[in-house]
Amino acid sequence: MANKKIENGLLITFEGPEGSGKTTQIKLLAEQLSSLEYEVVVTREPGGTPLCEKIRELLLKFDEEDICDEAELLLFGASRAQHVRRLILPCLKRGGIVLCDRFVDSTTAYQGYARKLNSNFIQQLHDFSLGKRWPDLTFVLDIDVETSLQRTKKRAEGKEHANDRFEAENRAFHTAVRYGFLDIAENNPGRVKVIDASRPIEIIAADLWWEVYNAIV
Ligand code: Z5A
Repeated sequence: MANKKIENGLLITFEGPEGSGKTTQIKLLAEQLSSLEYEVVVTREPGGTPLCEKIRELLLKFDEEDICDEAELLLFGASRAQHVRRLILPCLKRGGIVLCDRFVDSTTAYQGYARKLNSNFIQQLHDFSLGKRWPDLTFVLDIDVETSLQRTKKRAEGKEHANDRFEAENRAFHTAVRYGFLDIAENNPGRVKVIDASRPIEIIAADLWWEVYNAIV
């Protein structure tokens, strides 16, 4: 039963290279918060509502024509506008906690730092799609590109998850993404915490719990 409420809710986002352990850590944190009787909504981007899941399919798997970078950026923005208004804000208004697997900083890192689209426009798109509600806390789970690729390769063996449009990008792209996230953290020290995600799962979970606990007490 979700009895405890947080005034204005809490939006926590998880960012970082693929395979950095976002999904794994969100699951552990959600269990811990739920056991303390908070309402917890676990969601992801792109995705999270029926419309956003359709957009996700397009963004990750569409192969009938080449998606230009500008259209890709706008699709992420469209998905986020819907996700924020239909799923995230309602939970926050109820005093709940939203744990979101990727969010606005992924757009800055992937479409900005790696695809090199105009950073001023991306910032305006963030303001438009988010309204006024930025994340309260963001974790960048940081791992090097080699470890990231090894983990996703291992996980993909024999599974349909393999080779979406982003996983198929080259090392230079993934390196730009990683340093993009680190730069975002440096520029937003109050909101964004960098977590060394090369360590064992339980050690990372303990670090995250310490940060979240301080945010809710
Ligand atoms: N994208 C974008 O371009 N712009 C945007 O605005 C947004 C997204 C929002 C969505 O991919 C793609 O969309 C993403 C960027 C782009 N593509 N890329 N690259 P996705 O949602 O399908 O996948 P992902 O976000 O990249 O996450 P992931 O690959 O599913 O990884 P993860 O969630 O961070 O990791 P995990 O699933 O928890 O763990 C991966 C494996 O590593 C698994 O086998 C675990 O058991 C293992 N693992 C986890 N932690 C550890 C530790 N600590 N040690 C050892 N092994 C571990």
